[in-house]
Amino acid sequence: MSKKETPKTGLYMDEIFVAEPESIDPEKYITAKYYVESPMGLRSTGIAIATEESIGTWTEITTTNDWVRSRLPAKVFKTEGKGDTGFVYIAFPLDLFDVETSGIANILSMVAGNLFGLTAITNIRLMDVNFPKAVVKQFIGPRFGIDGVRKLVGTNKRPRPHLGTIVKPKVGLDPEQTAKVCYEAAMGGVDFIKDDETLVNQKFCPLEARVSKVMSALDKAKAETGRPVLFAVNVTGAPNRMVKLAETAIKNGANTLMLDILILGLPTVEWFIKEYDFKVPWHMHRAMHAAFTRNPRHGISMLPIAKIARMLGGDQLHTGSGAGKMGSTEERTHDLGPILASLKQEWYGLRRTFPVASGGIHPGFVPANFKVFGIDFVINAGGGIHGHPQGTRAGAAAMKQAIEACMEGVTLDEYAKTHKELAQALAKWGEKPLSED
Ligand code: RUB
Repeated sequence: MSKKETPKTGLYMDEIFVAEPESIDPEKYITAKYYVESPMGLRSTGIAIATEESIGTWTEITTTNDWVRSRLPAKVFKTEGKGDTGFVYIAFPLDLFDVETSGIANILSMVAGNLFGLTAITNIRLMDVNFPKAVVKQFIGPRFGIDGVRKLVGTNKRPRPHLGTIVKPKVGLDPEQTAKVCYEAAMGGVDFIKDDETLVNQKFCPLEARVSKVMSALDKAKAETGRPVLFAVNVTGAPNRMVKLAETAIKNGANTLMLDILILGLPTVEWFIKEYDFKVPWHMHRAMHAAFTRNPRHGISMLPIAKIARMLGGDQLHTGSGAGKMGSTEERTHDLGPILASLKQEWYGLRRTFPVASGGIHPGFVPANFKVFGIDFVINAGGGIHGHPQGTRAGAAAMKQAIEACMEGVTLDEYAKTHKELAQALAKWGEKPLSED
């Protein structure tokens, strides 16, 4: 974008906040893509964002200096769209950040900070963020990743989707009842069981007793089936209590830990995972994400969250599903592709994060999700397992059979002819292609 073309907002030293795309070295900037709707037009909106989120404010100021002006302005370097609506791309120079001591908090304060409140911008949505190698290398990434989790489950030699369940009802069962549900699910064939996002250490189901009883039940199931099952214990809590919660879980045999990463706050997640190595995978639940991911014209899309979750150490992350009860239409169509790529592609040596499809899943949804996710994903069903007419064990078996059918390239109806649990599940819920969820 040439200086001549730069529109004046009348408030800012505009030209220092604008750059030609070729002048932006991706190794020297964090770049962000925003969808905007703004009567100012795209370029001026970009300048307003770059100004607010780097060295400017609403008026020219007397306190700045040449060093600040030459080194620190964020720059709008590309726009796409027409008139008031489209995309603006902003480059934030690395000198703006203190990633070493302020981490993801410092980055979010700029790429996803005040800009959402600028009155002059009608709607603004952070679509994507690209981090240079120097920034990515400041983060530890997953300690296990897809390959490490597969080794624990025993699917590394013959990879297939992992089957997960969420204990239901989401809260209310006592430790013994929870363990019984987990045992049934394990006997039915799940690879992974998780606490629900609202259960931590409530009086009716204290974490210590729950973990101890569930792990004994899973040991018993393993003795009978030969298959290990991961159990993700939710340790989301007051940050000063989480170490104790996690230590208690580990002491009682937990083999996976879980955090509600957005409720907790990403910087807290960064601190906790980096500071304490409990030597088990981290399962990341994204509850609360829809407060900012759901409106396609405003907020933050799932893609930057996914990238950050991988950098912070998520071995498994809820991404939204190709078909199910949760998630936006955009997630189900074009958004999931880049999200899955961001978790699985080579990224400066970081291990890969297992995407988790979850929310309203039952066997009838398995083929649609298999189509979108491929082999490397965890497919979770809560109601779709515990709501099976014959109970949890049959529900898990039906889900497992649906996965087997996909792996063998056979339709669910065909497979159900010789697999009664799947037939019963299909009779209750039917099969749901991508377009009919
Ligand atoms: C789903 C469930 C999870 C949701 C969250 O239970 O407990 O919290 O998957 O959604 P059920 P997302 O299988 O009974 O619907 O994975 O989209 O974040």
